[in-house]
Amino acid sequence: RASLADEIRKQLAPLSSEVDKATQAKYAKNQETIFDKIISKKIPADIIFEDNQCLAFNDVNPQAPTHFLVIPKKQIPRLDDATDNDKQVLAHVLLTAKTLAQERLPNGYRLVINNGPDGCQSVYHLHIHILGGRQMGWPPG
Ligand code: TR5
Repeated sequence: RASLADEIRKQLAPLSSEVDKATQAKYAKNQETIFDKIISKKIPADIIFEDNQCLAFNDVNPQAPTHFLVIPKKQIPRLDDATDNDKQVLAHVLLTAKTLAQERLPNGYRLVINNGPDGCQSVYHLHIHILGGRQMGWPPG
């Protein structure tokens, strides 16, 4: 019994810690986030693609065998903050995510954008999660 409870706790731990991070994260305009430091190379990341508008790197806490992020270099904290002026960059990050996913995950993949506390957003720099390499469930948690 105890071992079953421990096993369940162990499986739920990463989930609740991501939720904890998201509920504690603070949204603010024009703030430098950890992702800006990755863009400016102040801190290292496992970068898989870069161009003048976007950056793609492997997620440090992967939730699937393949889990990477595509982010615009422009500071857009949340999808909520995107405007008509961002149409081009939004299309560019989405098409970049598609190209990288297609190359790596020919059997399919999932894109996720978390927005705000209930959406489980923990880093306030817009990012697309690309997950794959296993069968995804539905609905997502
Ligand atoms: O919860 P949301 O949607 O905001 O996703 C943020 C994601 O950023 C999570 O999946 C984290 O695992 C990921 N993350 C956080 C950091 C980080 C990272 N991915 C790569 N490299 C990272 N560094 C260097 N530092 C982080 N704090």
